Amino acid sequence: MSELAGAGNQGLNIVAAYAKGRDGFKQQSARTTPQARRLAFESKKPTEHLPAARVKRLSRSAPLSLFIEALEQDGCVIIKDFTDEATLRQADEEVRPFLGDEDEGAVVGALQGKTKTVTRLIGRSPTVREKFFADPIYQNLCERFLALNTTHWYGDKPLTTTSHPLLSISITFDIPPGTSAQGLHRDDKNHHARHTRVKSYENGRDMLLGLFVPACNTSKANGATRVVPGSHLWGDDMPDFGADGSQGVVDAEMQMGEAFIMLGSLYHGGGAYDKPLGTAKEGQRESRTVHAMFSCTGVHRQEEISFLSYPIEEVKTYSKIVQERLGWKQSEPNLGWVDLKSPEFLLTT
Ligand SMILES: O=C(O)CCC(=O)C(=O)O
Ligand SMILES: [Fe+2]
Repeated sequence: MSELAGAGNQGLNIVAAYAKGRDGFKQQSARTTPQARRLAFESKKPTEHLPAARVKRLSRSAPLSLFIEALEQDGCVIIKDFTDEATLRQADEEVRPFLGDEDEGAVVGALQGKTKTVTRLIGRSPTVREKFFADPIYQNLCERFLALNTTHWYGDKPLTTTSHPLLSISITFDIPPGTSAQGLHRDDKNHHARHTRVKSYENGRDMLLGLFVPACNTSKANGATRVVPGSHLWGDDMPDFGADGSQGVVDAEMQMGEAFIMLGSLYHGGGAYDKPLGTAKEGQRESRTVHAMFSCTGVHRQEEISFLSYPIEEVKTYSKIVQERLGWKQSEPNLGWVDLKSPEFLLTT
């Protein structure tokens, strides 16, 4: 983030990152120059593999500080009791009708044509929207990692404003048998994010935070997402996953009811669905289905244009946190207004 903030500015940038820890909110500053951005491209230091060979699992009742610690250390964390089977069934009923029967899926980004998808998930599934995306743990973590709190000057008068996160994309990934593994990648590639290699996490480093809610048990055999804990601290040089491509790579296997949260800079990719057809227990689906949502910083462009995807009459029925995350509240001090007014007034008429 700090590199991006410095990109269009010849002078010294003071990027204030929003930091909420055990002791409440505090402000931290990072100084970046255009040179720091160039260093991100030129970094040739070897990739360092951290020992974390698994993804930490925490219960909902754990303090938020433990989730923050896990994301800072590993770049990812699993919530053990995120939801329950009845809620997943409800979401499934809402999403499944949109999972087309067509053989060819999208070829875009890391998608290679086999994976079936459901876009516009926020509008299509009230359960995904209000039970998963609006989940307070996920939203508090979005606020902690993505909110920007910056002091700027009007002459000699300082003004500190906060820009809150936005939904970037909401999508279901449904992997049928025979799908091969995705190349390990960072999702913040979409925003051309640049990363300097660091030993420990720096506030304001990420501009995306993802939530993955599996609709079925996921395992190595059915293509559980492959993740590389600690890789959020790496630079932009070619990643080294060892001779067989699996060094440092962990299968984020989950039971139904669990959910996975990761920073946008973490290397990951959908796994291969190797299990032969016909091996699923009766009544169980023969595909691996995961609902994924990503939030971005409030000053970045969303991946899915929410204003064209979700009609205003529908948005009026959404909860306040979802309306705000779709961009129906301006980013302070003044981004995203209508007639110079924060747009939520349009939702009350
Ligand atoms: O399906 C998955 O597990 C991850 C998909 C993914 O990372 C992507 O399409 O960018
Ligand atoms: Fe991805």
